[in-house]
Formats: sequence, C-alpha cells, structure tokens
Amino acid sequence: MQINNDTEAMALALEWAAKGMYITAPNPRVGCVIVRDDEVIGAGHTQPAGQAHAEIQALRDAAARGNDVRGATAYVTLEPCSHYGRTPPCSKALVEAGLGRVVAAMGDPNPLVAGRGMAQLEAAGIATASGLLANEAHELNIGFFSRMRRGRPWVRLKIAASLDGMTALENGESQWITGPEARQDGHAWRARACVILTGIGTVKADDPQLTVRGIDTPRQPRRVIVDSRLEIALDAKILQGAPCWIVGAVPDADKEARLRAAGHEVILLANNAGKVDLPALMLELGRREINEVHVEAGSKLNASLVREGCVDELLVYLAPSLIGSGQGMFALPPLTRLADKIALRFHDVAMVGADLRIVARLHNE
Ligand code: AOF
Ligand code: ZN
Repeated sequence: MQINNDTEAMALALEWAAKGMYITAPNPRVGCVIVRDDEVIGAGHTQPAGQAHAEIQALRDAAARGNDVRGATAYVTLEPCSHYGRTPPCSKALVEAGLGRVVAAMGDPNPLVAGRGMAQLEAAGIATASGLLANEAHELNIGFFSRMRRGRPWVRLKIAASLDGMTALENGESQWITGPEARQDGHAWRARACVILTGIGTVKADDPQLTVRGIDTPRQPRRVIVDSRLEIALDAKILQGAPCWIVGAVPDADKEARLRAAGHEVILLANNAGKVDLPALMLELGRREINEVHVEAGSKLNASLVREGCVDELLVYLAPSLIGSGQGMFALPPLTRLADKIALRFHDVAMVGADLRIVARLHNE
C-alpha cells in the first residue's frame, strides 16, 4: 500500500488501533504502522492486557515479512510507553530496532509515561513528532484518558426514544421504539464499554440481560446494578452467566451473603440520603480500571446520574414517531429559571437506519 504523507500513515495507524476496540481494556487501543520508502512494512495493534503493545506487534509483523525497519518511520496513535508495566517499554524496543523517526498522534497521560516515551526516543537520536490526528486518537480512547486524568471512567448514557422524547408508553411497553439498525448500533457501543450500568428499577420493570449480542467480540462488559437496598432477585436475567457488581447503600448481611454465594460482588457506597453515592461509584470504577461506562437505565437513575455530574455523554437514538405521553428520558425536577438548565453540546449526529443518533456531551474529558 502506497503511503503519500504522514497524515495518511497516521490515518492507517488509527484504523489499526480500532481493530483493538473490544480487546485491549484496561489498556488503550493503539495502532502502529511502520513505513519505509512510502510502503507499509509492518503494522499492528494493542493485544489484550499483559500481551504485546501495538509497536511490538508492528515490529514483529515487519520481521515476519522479512522487512528491515532500520531507519524507517513508525506512526503510533499514542506515545510509546517508557515503563515496565505488564510488558517492557515500547520506547526501548523502538530504539533497539533502529527506527529513524517516530510520529505519535498524542502523548500518553499515564503518569508512568507522560512524555518520557518521546524523551527516550529523542535521547537515542530518533527524530520525533507528536500531535498528528490527535483528536481522532483522543476519541478512540476517551475512557482511558478520562481515567488517567480524572481518575474516573468516561460515562456514556444511552437512550432510545420517540421524537417527542418518550422512552416507553405509560403502560411500560418500550420494546421496539427504534429500529433494528439502531438497536444493533447500540450493541456496538455496549461492546466497547468496560461496564454496562443499570438500576434496580429497570431490572424489575424489564428484566434485561444487558449483554452484547450480534457483535464479534471475545469479551462481555461487566454488568453493574445500582440497587440501594439490594432488592435484586437472584433469578434476574442480568445476574445469569457472569459475575456482576451490585452497588448498594444499605447493608444487609443476608442479602449480601446470598448475592456473594451466587458469585456476585456487593459494593456498598452510601451517601447522606441513604442512596448509592454515584460520584463515589464512578471513582471506585476508576480504581477498578474501568475506562468506559455504558448506562442503560430508567428516567430516575438517568436523572440522578446527570444531576450528580456523573454523565459525560448522551447517546440518544430518536425514532421518527410521536408517542404523546409516556415515560420520559430524565425524571428531573421542574425548573423555575431557564438559567438552571443542564447545558449540553452536540458532538455528532447521524442517521442509523430510519432513526437519528445524537451524541451530546456534558463534559470534556
Ligand atoms: C504503548 N503501546 O499499544 C499501548 C500502550 O501494563 P502494560 O505494560 O501493558 O502497559 C500499559 C500502559 O501502556 C497503559 O496504561 C498505557 O499507558 C500504555 N499503553 N502503550 O506503547 C500500546 N496500549
Ligand atoms: Zn508500550
């Protein structure tokens, strides 16, 4: 494949990074492309944690193809690591392989790296550059960056609604508001998250599984249920198949023991009102190396999460239909001053099948 300039090479490295979408967590998805004389001579992406980083994969690919990387340019979507973590430093491997130049899309905010990767390359006489297609690289690992910089995951809240903002009829019926393409698209967003979060209200009302279906992924996100009084029934569908984390506020030795005996973990985090302390939960998820949280919950938990500053992004599918009256997206209290509104910023909009997909942000990572 002919590479005409640095931007084309980095765009290709980003494509490689995306191949790691569902497998690298808690590590970031990184891609690496090695180019010599306008030809790609090696490429790779991050493997599951504990296995090779993107740079090592690309070096191995070049070697397997009999290509000499000495003097070549490596394009990486993240600054090469400089530390001994689960794996040895990529900066060292690049130096030893004799690369001539390394271009990174952006720096690694991991305090263990934070500029030292590029510095080590420069100290070894390798030419470096950083900042090419940085926005794209940032979007790909927004959860990892959030965890590194803020100590908490990037929280994305998904809603499917009619154009007039109803998520269900008054009788609770909600199954097919949006079309099949939007539902499948929703599964891709679930798949990239480390955690799928819901509330006991949704478990009781819908008994959802909240698993990823129809996506080629080796891993199911961890399911987490906010359930202040540990009311969840052991035969709830969400509790089957894999250990869940149940987040309560009110201790109850019997209920805790029963959930634990069934293989689940109980996390107790109460606020002053005797409810789950949601901001504390997000910090706890950050400590557990959760990068991206995907919320699918009802209007009450949605509202609490938004009001308590825990939501970074809304992923809203709007169907071309009107329902009139029913259940809303957020059970927020009425405002008396428009100035008190929760302000968003539209980030992206697309048609998905017959539906509209809107990504709106409350925060920047
Ligand atoms: C890279 N290339 O492909 C990725 C990097 O425990 P380890 O050794 O796997 O290191 C994990 C850290 O390495 C991770 O927190 C992040 O800072 C960086 N990720 N670095 O050079 C890669 N995925
Ligand atoms: Zn590395």
